[in-house]
Amino acid sequence: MPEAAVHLASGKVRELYALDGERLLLVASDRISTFDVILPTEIPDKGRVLTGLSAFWFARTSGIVPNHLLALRDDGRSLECRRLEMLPVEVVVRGYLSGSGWKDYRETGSVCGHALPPGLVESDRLPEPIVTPATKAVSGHDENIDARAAAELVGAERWAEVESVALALYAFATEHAEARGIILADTKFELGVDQAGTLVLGDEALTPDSSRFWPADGYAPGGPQPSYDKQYVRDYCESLGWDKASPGPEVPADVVAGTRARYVEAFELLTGLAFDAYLADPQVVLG
Ligand code: Q0Z
Repeated sequence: MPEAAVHLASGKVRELYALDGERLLLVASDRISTFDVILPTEIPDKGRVLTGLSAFWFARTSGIVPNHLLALRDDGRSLECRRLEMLPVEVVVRGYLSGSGWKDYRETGSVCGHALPPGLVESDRLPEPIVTPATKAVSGHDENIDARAAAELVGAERWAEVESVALALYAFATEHAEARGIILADTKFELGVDQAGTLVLGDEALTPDSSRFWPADGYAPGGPQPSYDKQYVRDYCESLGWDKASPGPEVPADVVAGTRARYVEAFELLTGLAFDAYLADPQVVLG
């Protein structure tokens, strides 16, 4: 770890350090969580896949919205970032009905104030993508809110800008992904504001940890879809009859290898680059 880096925060699978007054270091580990529990077994290079994908998207979306990326380190798992004033709202864009969106729709017919047509089934494509804000609740779980509540948290004008940027990012990424056989069902953005008051995309972007990626091949609405990356791990954990309480089970080598292969496959499909080329020189994703 860099000499002067001061540890600021731990996420489930990432660490955040301060480099100086203006710069942060985001380090992605190889830890994996499933059913909200971190497993004792790591997936080799998972942090590199996620970091490489984030950097890939940051490099290609800076014309939509500026982002916090300053440098991708040669370890392939660390991003030097501009320190922002983060907005107190998570910005989820959904093009498909899944997760808490499906749950809210089933219970109320709406998601975050968006009234949806009747008769939709789980994993259905929505008539158009929707922005569904959430706040970090004390439980650690996000709590969905509507646009009016989001506008109260960040200001109406800023919220309008956030919605428009989030929809543009989703449209760009979903078109890119679907052309490569991957459905981007939904994705979570975290945005902040820089010293000049400019809206800036922060955190990680459009990775399998912040998004639902589904293989387009075999997409079948009417139930949950297999996750592009975590399905082997989930299926293995389910097969044990694990009660989903911490600690989670150790995962055997074949499940680790299969899971790593799926992360690497997602990286290669989305970036069009060999993952080995990324390992040899991470800067290739910025091209
Ligand atoms: C991101 C998080 C992680 C724990 C704060 N550019 C930024 N400026 C200010 N704050 C953040 C960022 Cl990215 C920021 N998090 C999330 C990441 C570990 C928490 F790696 N928290």
